[in-house]
Amino acid sequence: MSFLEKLGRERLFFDGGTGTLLQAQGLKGGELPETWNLRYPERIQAVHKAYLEAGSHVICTNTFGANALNFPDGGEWDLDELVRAAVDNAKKARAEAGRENDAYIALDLGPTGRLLRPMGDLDFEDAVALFARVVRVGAQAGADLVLIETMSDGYEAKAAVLAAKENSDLPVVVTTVYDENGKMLTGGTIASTVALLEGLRVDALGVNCGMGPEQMLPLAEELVKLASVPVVVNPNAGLPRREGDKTVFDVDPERFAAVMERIAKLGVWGLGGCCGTTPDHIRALTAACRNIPVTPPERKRRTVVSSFSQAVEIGPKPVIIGERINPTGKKRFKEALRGHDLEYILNEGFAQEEAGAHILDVNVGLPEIDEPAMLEEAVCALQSVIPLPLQIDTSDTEAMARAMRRYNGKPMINSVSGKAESMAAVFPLVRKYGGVVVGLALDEGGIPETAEGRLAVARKIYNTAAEYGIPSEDIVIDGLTLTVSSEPKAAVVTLETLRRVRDELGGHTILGVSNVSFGLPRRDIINANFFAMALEAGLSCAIINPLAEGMMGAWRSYCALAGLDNQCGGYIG
Ligand code: HCS
Repeated sequence: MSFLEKLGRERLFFDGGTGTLLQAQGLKGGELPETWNLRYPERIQAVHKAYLEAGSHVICTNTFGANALNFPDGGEWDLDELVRAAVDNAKKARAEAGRENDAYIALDLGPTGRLLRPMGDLDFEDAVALFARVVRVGAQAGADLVLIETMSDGYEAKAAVLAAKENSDLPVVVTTVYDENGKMLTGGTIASTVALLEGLRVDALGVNCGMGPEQMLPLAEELVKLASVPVVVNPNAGLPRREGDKTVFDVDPERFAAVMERIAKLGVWGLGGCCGTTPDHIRALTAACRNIPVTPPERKRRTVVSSFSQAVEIGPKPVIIGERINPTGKKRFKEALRGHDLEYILNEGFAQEEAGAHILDVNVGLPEIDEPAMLEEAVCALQSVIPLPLQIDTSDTEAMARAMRRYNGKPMINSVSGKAESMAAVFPLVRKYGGVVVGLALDEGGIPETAEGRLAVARKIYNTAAEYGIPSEDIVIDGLTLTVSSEPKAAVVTLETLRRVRDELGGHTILGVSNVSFGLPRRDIINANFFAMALEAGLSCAIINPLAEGMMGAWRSYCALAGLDNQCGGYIG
């Protein structure tokens, strides 16, 4: 059976520490462990064999730091040769252990050691290229999966996942490092990381390194609660401690296994170890957990978007999407775009964040500018200073693709329609980069006049998305707000569409609320009232101006009155 056939169904044990074992065998500080793939292949093979004999099913190649930053071209060591040797060593050990049928070789990718922009100076695409090279060589040499591990920055993990998927067909598992509060070095949380990685369609995800099994227990619990893919937990043998010039780990194999047993019973699927763990730890672990039944992960059906540090869940509380980063009808904004005034855009972002928006829509479409370049730039600038998730709003597929690639999280995408051409352009991007996509209830036949017609388009969008492997929870249906002054039934049809998407399709909805009032006086009054009616009809996401007090007042009132605001705390402020 292949790794994927066992994924989430049969318990697989991962191996334990590599670097710390090699140090115990004489690897010196400053010496790169990957050089041992060629210098001492028999020692590396012995490490793999020891883990296989202890019961591991997944052995990781000795390639944690194998990248062109550590092994530059023209240097003493040939990177490709080191990677090939690493995979060969694992293959030989597996053959010698007679485990060709039930043991899998994970091409191990650790962090580059450099921070990506804007925190550091490594360009995102350069990070992708560093990982891509190792993936190409490792996949060709015969690895069975890619294990991206010890990532303390979600953005770097994204670069590695893209590299793995663009350069191989191998399954991808990602484990990241958190502190005891469940925070990553660059600010990510478990919820934001799960959203990001599931959006990128990884096969399993989890946590490794940084701490021991006790400290990981609550994190494992949260991972199982949030993730729809199998969870992997590879702790250290306790918290690292300095003893003279040595790093030591205090958790012995029995204690390690006892806590791992509790972790397995939470529903964690993949179990192994990281720094300080040895074949003895893995032997104790496999003995303790071998007979614990595997609980296949449940699809959580949560609709979530994320930034580098925040996850925003859509429903049950409706979310506010700030609409102000959009040049439509705004002379000053258009001038800013033509003049390449990014500060103007950032200030619009700050103001909406301050006013309470949960997500920011970003639309920079103007016929006379290079929209793909501008959108990518605006998204990169906004995400480097504002922690809110972004809604990438464009009808230009190239602009959408470039912004999605660079986005540091799981974005909201505005939009796809029920037109075949639109779905064929947008769904592959959502499949690849992840996202919650706004599905406009219109198609080649135009905007259906009835709610029934709009529901039919919504169904078509859900069904076509499913063909691309995009789950229904990653779609929100735009019921379409038309102008009530020119079409008396406009609001009624929209409200009926919202109710029926909620009640008949179990879906989420979105509206650009203020469109309802074009051409009318005192638009603020009718907008706020329509907004309250839409919320009562089930509206999940509102694209509004969060600086409009009447709109935010309607939202706060609704949350308080609908029992979504504990003790009216949000309303009182
Ligand atoms: N698998 C690597 C992880 C280091 S954090 C090792 O050396 O054990």
